[in-house]
Amino acid sequence: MTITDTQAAVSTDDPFSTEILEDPLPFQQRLREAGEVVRLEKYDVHAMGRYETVRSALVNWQEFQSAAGVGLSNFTREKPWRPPSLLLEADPPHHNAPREVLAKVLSPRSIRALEPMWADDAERLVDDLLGGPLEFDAVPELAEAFPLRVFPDAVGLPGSDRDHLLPYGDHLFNTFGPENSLVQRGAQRAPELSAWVNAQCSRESLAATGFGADIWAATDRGDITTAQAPLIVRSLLSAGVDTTVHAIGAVLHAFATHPAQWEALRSDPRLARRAFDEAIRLESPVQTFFRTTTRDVELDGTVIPEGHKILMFLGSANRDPRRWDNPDEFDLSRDPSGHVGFGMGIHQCVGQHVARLEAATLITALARRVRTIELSDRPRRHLNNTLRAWESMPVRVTLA
Ligand code: OVM
Repeated sequence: MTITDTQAAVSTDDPFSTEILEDPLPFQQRLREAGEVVRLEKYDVHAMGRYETVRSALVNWQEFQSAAGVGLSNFTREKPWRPPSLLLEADPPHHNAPREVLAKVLSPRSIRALEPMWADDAERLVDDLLGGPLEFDAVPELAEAFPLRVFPDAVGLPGSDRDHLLPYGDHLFNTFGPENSLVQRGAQRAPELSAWVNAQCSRESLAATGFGADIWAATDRGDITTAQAPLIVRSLLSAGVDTTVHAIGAVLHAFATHPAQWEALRSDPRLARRAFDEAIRLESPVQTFFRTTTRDVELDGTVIPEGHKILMFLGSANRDPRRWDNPDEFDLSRDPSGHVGFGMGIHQCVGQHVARLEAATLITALARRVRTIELSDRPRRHLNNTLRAWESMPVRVTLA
């Protein structure tokens, strides 16, 4: 490796400040323009915002590891707040067995039987909602309501308390950032929520059928150990709710602000899946993840020393004009595949087929009954150190 003395550009911006979380786009443009890799002075980490750079880092697990944590905290120096995920916070070889088991449980083939059930659930949710006032908040009524209705059942969660899932996930995604006021506020309920989530992961507490039971069945075959199973179930409960809620929020917002695209979807409902991926490209519900260098890595003349944190801006890569034409447009005529909103490489979202099915069944049910959807008031952001989310999205619809 040729080590040159070129220095990375330096940024004094705080990407986790309220101001940038409210609207990260101007910062992300500065980041892409500043170079392939930029040093964030405030956190003493490197950052990347261009599509090709982010993509290359995502697929390079050998030099950019996850096992030291995918947040700002470096697990080799700081104790993680919960036992590390066997998927998100692991690399080969430890990553392999849990990933293979979960990939099979959540594969397109395994989840096919859910489609007619979820289509019915979506239709009922939409019918009930449209039986009421035609002005409502799309966040609680649709984006939250649908995943919370179908996903915990698919996992096999017993009973009530499902409303614990959202604040748990919200806190978890905050903890990937610095210990700012978002983390401090979430920390108050974290022990209670964490204990509840962990209690759902045992074999006894899960239904006899579902993703949870399927994960436990892999212990009977010896594919994973009985110590691994509950942590893999925990990954489902950690990564499976907030992400899909905010992704559905993103696609609803995109349609509410792009009436011609809603028209296009209504005349060809097969576009539902593409719309979901295009909304994920545009909004990137998971905005960022960190990696940690396993050795000195040279990038564009900058040496990132071993053991350093690199912040990858998925949201910025997904709007990089070097990769996308009119990146800020929600456009169903483009091919959004290749976006890094689900990551890329060995850690790419293992639940993406489930997420797509949830979104597609809901969008399809809406397209059947809703002629127009528009914002009836200003939507409000929900701030999170990692997630791009809506707190509230007042909409007005007319019926087909
Ligand atoms: C996990 C996990 C948690 C949060 C996110 C995620 C986006 C995975 O516990 O495995 O992937």
